[in-house]
Amino acid sequence: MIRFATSLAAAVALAVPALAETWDMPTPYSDKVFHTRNVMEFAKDVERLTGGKLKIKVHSAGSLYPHPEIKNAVRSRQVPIGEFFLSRLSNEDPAFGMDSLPFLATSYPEAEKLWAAQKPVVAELLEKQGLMPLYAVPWPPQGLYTKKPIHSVADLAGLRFRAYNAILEDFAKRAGAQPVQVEAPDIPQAFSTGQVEAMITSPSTGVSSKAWDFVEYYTPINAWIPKNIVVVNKRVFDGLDPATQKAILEAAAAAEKRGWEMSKAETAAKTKILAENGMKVTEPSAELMAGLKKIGADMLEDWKANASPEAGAALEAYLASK
Ligand code: PCA
Repeated sequence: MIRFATSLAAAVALAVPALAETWDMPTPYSDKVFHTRNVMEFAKDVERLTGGKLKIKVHSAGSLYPHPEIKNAVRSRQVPIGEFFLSRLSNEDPAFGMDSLPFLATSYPEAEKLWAAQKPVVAELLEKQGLMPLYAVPWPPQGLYTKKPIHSVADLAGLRFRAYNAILEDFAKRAGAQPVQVEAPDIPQAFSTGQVEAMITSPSTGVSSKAWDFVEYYTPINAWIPKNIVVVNKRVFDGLDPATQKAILEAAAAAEKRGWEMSKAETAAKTKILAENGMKVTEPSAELMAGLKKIGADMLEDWKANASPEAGAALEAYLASK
């Protein structure tokens, strides 16, 4: 009887035309941030290209899952798709952190070359976790936000420093600062309560967190160009009909292209907004840059020592293409 009921249910399910499906998509950053706007465009494209068969509901700013849990939520199929900051995973494998190594890739052409070299390694590592990358988009080059002017690495000593991954934590420590992990939406509160007093991030995040409320100086050291990545659960993707798969891949390719352009446009536009709100935007001194680059060179050596042969080969390929 139970068997009969089950097969009857299956037969009924087959007879009903496929209903529109909605995917919940957790993302870490707030609605105004260009990455989130790009994700929303991607969602619209998927809906359009599937003729409304697949809808994506975006849950921004860590509202569905906190940032540190998004990757595993997709992995365990609690949600089919999600976005996160790729180099958060550098603790799992150094290959994930290549785009956050100080001064390895500091311009968009370099960032593109780095992603071309890094992508196959990242895709293979994610596949082992049942994840498939759909697209990746960089943040603008990372700059230094402080209450006082910074002339050399020595001026960073003792500062409580906001960090967003293990690599930045290491960088801050080597500069003599004290790293504290804080998610982007929590930056204003972390500064206002004195938990942190300096940070390295993009002009985009400086503006979205209204950095002028708590720091006065912005020094564009262009230290690295880290990326967000959007991943889908591989089993969920493989279970879709070919037309839907094609639509998602097409929307993802468009999102990657659009996102890189958005990122490039953000750099100047958001730096201007920092200045318009009273921040002093000052070019870094040669002494500061030399000190920071020395730390970056040491970190690269340590990275190489810990990297897998595949990640090491990706680094070599990037350096050869540069
Ligand atoms: N903004 C994000 C990651 C890098 C960036 O520019 C953040 O600060 O958390």
